[in-house]
Amino acid sequence: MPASSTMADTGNRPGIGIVHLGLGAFFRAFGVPWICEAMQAEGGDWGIVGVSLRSPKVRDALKPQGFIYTAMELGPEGEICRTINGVQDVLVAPEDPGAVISIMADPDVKIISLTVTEKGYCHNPATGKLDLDHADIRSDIVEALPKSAPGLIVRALQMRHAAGHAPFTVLSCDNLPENGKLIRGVILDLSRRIDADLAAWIAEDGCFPSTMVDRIVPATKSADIDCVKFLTGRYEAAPVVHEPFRQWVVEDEFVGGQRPAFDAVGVQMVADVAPFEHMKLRMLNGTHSSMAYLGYLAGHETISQVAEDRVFEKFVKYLWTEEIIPALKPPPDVDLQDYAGHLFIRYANSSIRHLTWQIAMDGSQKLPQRILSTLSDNIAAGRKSPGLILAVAAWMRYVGGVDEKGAPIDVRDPLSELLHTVSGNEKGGDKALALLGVREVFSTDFATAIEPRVKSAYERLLTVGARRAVGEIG
Ligand code: CS2
Repeated sequence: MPASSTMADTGNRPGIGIVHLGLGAFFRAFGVPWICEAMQAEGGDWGIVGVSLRSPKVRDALKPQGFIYTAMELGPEGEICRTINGVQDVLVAPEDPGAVISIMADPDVKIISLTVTEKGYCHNPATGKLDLDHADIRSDIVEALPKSAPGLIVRALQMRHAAGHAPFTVLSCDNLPENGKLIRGVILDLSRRIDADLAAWIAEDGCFPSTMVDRIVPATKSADIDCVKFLTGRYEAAPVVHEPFRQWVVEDEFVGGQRPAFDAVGVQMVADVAPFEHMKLRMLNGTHSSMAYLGYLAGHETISQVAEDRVFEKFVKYLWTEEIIPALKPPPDVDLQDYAGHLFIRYANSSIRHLTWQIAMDGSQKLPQRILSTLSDNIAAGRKSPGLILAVAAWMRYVGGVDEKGAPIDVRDPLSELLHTVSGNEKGGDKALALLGVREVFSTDFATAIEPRVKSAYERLLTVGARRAVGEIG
């Protein structure tokens, strides 16, 4: 955008082709710019309507500026501000779910993309199946106006089916293994409970490509807002900040082959995303969560501070080499040690203030695919994993809600009440044993297999603290 134009100067805009559920900072810093670049390269009507599933905050912040915003890249050589003009409207689902379903059912809309975080799939993290006891799902089965993301998708597909239109492609962009398969399973399960014909049609004609998404996008802080104002001369309530790196790997399976020209702008279109997803979820997100719980307990506020701490540097590199990489099958042409080396450089980028507290959120939903999957492969192969066991114990210590200095921790997790109820009255290592009984996170066999080691790692954390316990590994 030329410097003289205003943020609300929208010019000729493409038609709406994508509705995005869960328009948070991540998709605004990752998917939206990439879709804009694809349109610049090869055109197409891929304008985006964003949907907020809970609060009107993003809509209210972006509306006065015509939904155009700044994405600020924070690299070692300083900041680069880009104006992102891809979102044309933001709807707030709880205010008017009917309006959201209508736009999703519009036959011009070809893709419903999602970043609703792990808990937005309303599934059981340990099994990957739709959670039929979830309050929103119970309501969505009987009410025509849905509350959950799967409910919105199913009801919009129902309208398209009734009108004789093709389904849309559902493009999950959340950090879940085989996210396309997962959302497909959830959608089919829910639709079967609403209308068996609808479910059969979705199973036959629907497309649910899996994707691997990667860019570190910390929550925007007031210092970022000041910096954007200083650099662009404009006050914006909700710019986004991100690291320079990005990677998007997508299975090329869209309804009618209709999608933005992703291949023209560096998105990797592949037949099978699974090896990329496993690599990223286990190597990046697995160490991120380990660093978040252990780092937080050790008093580190950000990931770059954790990476700067020599004890943690050694620990993270040990995790990659000895515990995570041996259980992975590398994607074609990828050297996992090189990948690990680049990850560490990204973690050490101190211009990104990525809070350990932010990453620690929703651990019950994240642990299975980030850490427990590697642990379970290692158990099957007879490999020891003291580092990942310690990370699990650190999550248990963290959700206990009191840090090593005795100060309260603001634990955010959809299961926080349950976690507290099962373990609140237990003492010492028994707390860890009680938490291993939470079936939403740990299956029975798996819990039995790791029980004694998690208990002693937990006790070690109580006795010597996180930093020393980390230093003892490797
Ligand atoms: C992080 C991710 O908050 C978290 O749990 O691990 O958001 C991470 O920054 C992204 O997946 C990087 O692509």
